[in-house]
Amino acid sequence: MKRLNKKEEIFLLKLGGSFLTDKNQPFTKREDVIKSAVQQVIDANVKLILIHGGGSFGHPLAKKYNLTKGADKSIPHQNLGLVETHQSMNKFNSYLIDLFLENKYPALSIQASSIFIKSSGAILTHSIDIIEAALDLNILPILYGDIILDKDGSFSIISGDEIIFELCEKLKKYHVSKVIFTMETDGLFICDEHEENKYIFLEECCYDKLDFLNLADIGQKIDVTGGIQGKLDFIKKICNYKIPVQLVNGLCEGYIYKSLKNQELKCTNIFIVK
Ligand code: IP8
Repeated sequence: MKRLNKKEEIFLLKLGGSFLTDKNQPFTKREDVIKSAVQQVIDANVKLILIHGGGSFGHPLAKKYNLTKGADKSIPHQNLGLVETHQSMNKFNSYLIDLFLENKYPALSIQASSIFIKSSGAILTHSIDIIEAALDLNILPILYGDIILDKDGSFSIISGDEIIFELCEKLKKYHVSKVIFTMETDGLFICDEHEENKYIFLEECCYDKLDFLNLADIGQKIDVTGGIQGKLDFIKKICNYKIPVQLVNGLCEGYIYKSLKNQELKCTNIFIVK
């Protein structure tokens, strides 16, 4: 009888740039927050791919050079701004990688700009195999929001959320059992129907109800990749692959660890009905 190869389960963990950095002050890390997040990942010691956002290392530069709209000859030095944005993210990523290595935890930086390319608006993936080969070796792959080049002579930004969606779609050997988005709030808030400017915390929501949420946007930071509404659009796409999503406050002590260990915590759970 033919044996079915069961795929190994992994988590995808996004560390949001808005809580890792001070998004209003360019190039400012929240070092204690980052160190705690890294330690929690190490302590949990589970199979995962880590993806981090840009925060103040990516968004202000991307905004300055209008990178999300693609190549525009009227913007002075835009190509330089493009590679500066990549390099800034690269430096931020190196800081995280170094923290893992200082703790003798094998983590490998994988650049989205080297494994993804766009063509006619769609993202083509060159090599998911590299990520899976790292996982096979028990090496933690770390990706981050980056620039993405376009075969049609342009470019744009690929957010961490977009990378997560691509991974959910394209991983072959591994099955994603949960996507965790860490942020600097407890999760999703909806507007109170009866009282203006009052928000209600959403503990759980079935993915097929996401379209009907009257979402409250409580953040006001520079975000070139869509803010909370953009995140929700990716969450919907991820859930279409029957993958549950958890939105977790990364600033609450031990929450990243608890989420990786499937322990109870205050967060927003987006669940799937099988
Ligand atoms: O913080 C954006 O990634 P995100 C990356 O996940 C850049 O949206 C370069 C702005």
